[in-house]
Amino acid sequence: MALTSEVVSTSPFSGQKPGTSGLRKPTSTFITPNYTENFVQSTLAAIGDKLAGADLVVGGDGRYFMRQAVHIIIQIAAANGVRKLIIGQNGLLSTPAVSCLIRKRQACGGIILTASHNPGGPNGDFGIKYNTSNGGPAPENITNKIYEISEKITEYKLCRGIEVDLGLIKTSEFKVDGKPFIVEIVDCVEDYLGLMKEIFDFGAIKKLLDSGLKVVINSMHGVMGPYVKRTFHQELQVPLESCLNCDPSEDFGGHHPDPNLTYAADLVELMKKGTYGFGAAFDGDGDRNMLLGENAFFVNPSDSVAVISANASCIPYFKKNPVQGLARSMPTSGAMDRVASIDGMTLFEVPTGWKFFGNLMDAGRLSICGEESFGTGSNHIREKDGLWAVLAWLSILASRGQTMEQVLQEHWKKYGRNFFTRWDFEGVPDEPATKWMDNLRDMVSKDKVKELVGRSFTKGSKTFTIAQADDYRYTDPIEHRLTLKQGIRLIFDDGSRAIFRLSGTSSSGKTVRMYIDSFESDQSKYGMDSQDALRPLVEIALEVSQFKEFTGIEKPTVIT
Ligand code: G16
Repeated sequence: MALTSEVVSTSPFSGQKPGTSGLRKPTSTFITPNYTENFVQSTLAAIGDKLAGADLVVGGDGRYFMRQAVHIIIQIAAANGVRKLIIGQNGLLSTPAVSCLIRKRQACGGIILTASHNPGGPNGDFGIKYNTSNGGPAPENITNKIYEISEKITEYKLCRGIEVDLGLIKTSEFKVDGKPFIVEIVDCVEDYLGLMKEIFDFGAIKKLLDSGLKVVINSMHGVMGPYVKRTFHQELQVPLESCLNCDPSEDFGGHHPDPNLTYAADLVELMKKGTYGFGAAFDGDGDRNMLLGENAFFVNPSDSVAVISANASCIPYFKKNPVQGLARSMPTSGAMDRVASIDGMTLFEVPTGWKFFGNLMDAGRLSICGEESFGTGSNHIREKDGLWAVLAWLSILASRGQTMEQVLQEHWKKYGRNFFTRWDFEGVPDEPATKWMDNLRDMVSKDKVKELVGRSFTKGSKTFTIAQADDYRYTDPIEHRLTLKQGIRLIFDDGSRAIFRLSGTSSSGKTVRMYIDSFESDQSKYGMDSQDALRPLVEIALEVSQFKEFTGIEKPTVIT
């Protein structure tokens, strides 16, 4: 079909600045006429010369407005000289599946339509994220370029005549302005599942499940439904009734698709009944995971990635691709550091944001990485991968013949235990949150930091002295790019840390995050509840940061 594109006049919207992971705003903002068009055009313009004749992967988590956004991308991409779009059926693709497809098809990049774990629907959030040709989230030099273009945009190009049925797996060819334009609708699971089968021994996992381990997987009405049904029900013969909430819904069934102890509390309650020995939940776009053992034994994400690192030999992929290095985000607990130091591996610490792992992986220096924010992954793709984490754990259980709790107990015995907690204060009004952060920055500034360092706090029988305080900065070891202002750190004389950040993924108001990490080598304390173990440090962190004084808020919304 021969079609012509047109140029539409527009004017810039302020604030189209991608955060920790893409642009996330209320859905009502994205629906504003020209808002999505402007951002998509700015993203394509930022790709520059590489765009002409390029292939792009497009998909999202099924939330409200996703289908319309896919149609907008089709029309704008066609008019901007893109050669081909590879789109998941019905517009659905998990974030890890987009990364997998970009790499497999050697695409120029991909556009992911998701606000991840943020609620969806007309009153929820929407998001758009650009991933580059390595399959990973665009680094800051590219997201800054997108932002700069969006601030000056005066027009976008569009080809209105293109009609594509997203529901049909089929390839359609068009001629736009005399050039070929192809839209390929693909099965959203197939390529990704193929990759999982190359990485893991599905036979060994099936044997474990056949031997009596009962698993329950909660897709939280996000994109993971089809992936869970195909992987667990069809391949591993897990009963369908153990695959929960597998129907992707535009508002995630009215829930918050965030797999943590608060928003996936129903899974926690179910696991407490003792019927299941393994439970997992994913977020809206399938890159985050929460793991629970028998009787709702919670595996902290910082521990999870440390255990996977220490047991990489249980996963066939790492036999073929030996582990080159480990990495964690700065606020993630030091559990992985113990594995790196005892097992003789290199460890990298990077700022929060999966994009910081990509360079290290591309340079062949990093194999396994993770974040406290329920993100776990490896160099098989360039995104965190919830289903990969679940299969990694099942491989470990199959190989070790132990329960999750037993694996953790043995791990702590060998490496020691890092107690970790994150307190989230969601919906803090902009002004007090910003003032609070500015004050913290001032407290750790060159002139003032002397007043902090050396201050001691006694809580019960323990005394903690601040040994270092700063605003975390990072120099990428590959490209030597400097990233500033990544979180205020108080580091105590025993190595314990208290960290404060403003989230880069909230769409309105501010989400304040406080992280506490403390190493314990006394085996008699390994069984303690982390909130009990960390209470003194939590109190000190709240006191030093003066959070309540600045915001008037006493209680967190989510505790992990
Ligand atoms: C994104 C990033 C993660 C980050 C998380 C939380 O995850 O990819 O690297 O840890 O946000 O970031 P923040 O603390 O700034 O809210 P997702 O799953 O939301 O895409």
